Amino acid sequence: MSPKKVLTVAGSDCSGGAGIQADLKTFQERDVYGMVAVTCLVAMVPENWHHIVTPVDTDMIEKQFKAVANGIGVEAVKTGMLPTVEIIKLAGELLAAAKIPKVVIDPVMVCKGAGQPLFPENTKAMIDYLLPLADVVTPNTFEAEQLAGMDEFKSEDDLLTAAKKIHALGAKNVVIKAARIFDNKTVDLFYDGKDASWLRGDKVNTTWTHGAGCSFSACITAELAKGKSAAEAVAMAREFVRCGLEHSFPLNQFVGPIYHKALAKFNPVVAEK
Ligand code: PXL
Repeated sequence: MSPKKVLTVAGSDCSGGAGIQADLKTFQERDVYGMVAVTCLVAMVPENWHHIVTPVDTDMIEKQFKAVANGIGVEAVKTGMLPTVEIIKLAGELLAAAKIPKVVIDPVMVCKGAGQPLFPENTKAMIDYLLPLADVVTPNTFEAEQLAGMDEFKSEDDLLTAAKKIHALGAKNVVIKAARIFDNKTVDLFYDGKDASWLRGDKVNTTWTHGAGCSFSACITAELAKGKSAAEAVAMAREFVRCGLEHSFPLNQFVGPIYHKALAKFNPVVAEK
């Protein structure tokens, strides 16, 4: 039996921990066949790890996307870093035309360690072109604040208000990765338009978290492609990333990725599900 096929429309991270590299490693671990449409190339300055982002020509993004989506066909697609309004619009138009069964939108607005929001002007374009297509959208708290047009979250009530607003913008399922606002706990919110579930766990005590968000949305994409429900896909993605964080490791003084093989290696029973 051949594996399910999936596509990531995202940026390349030369350090190998985030972006398409994280997505492909996650796809491999979750036993789906991964393909890419690269939207930008990211390099870092060796001395201070500032990020340098070069967008890929829109014509070439379109050609990659059509080769995979039209020329091959996929069960699910995710988007990651989309560096310009023009590229977000293009991704939205390509996704709408391709009618891929499952669409996961990871509204990447910051890289951990990069400090500043990457492309603040892009929020409106994500709302206009991407959220209406999303089966699942996976903002962190900062991204959820921007998408919902809200001030910094202070409480779980704020998170629920934001999830409802983002759902009203067209995303069928909303997961807010809320780890940032609670010290020792991770509390993610899953909202499907009817019910809200608070997904609680202990926070993994590590600074090496690079690629956690990309891998989370990639795992959801893989599970949806294999026929899991959005809630089941999110539960697996939480476990995949939690285990990856428990075994994360430094690459240098600035950056350390999650270990993508961790779940299969250290918890094979869960990995098999
Ligand atoms: O983690 C966000 C992210 C997404 N995509 C690419 C990145 C980063 C952060 O470094 O480089 C390509």
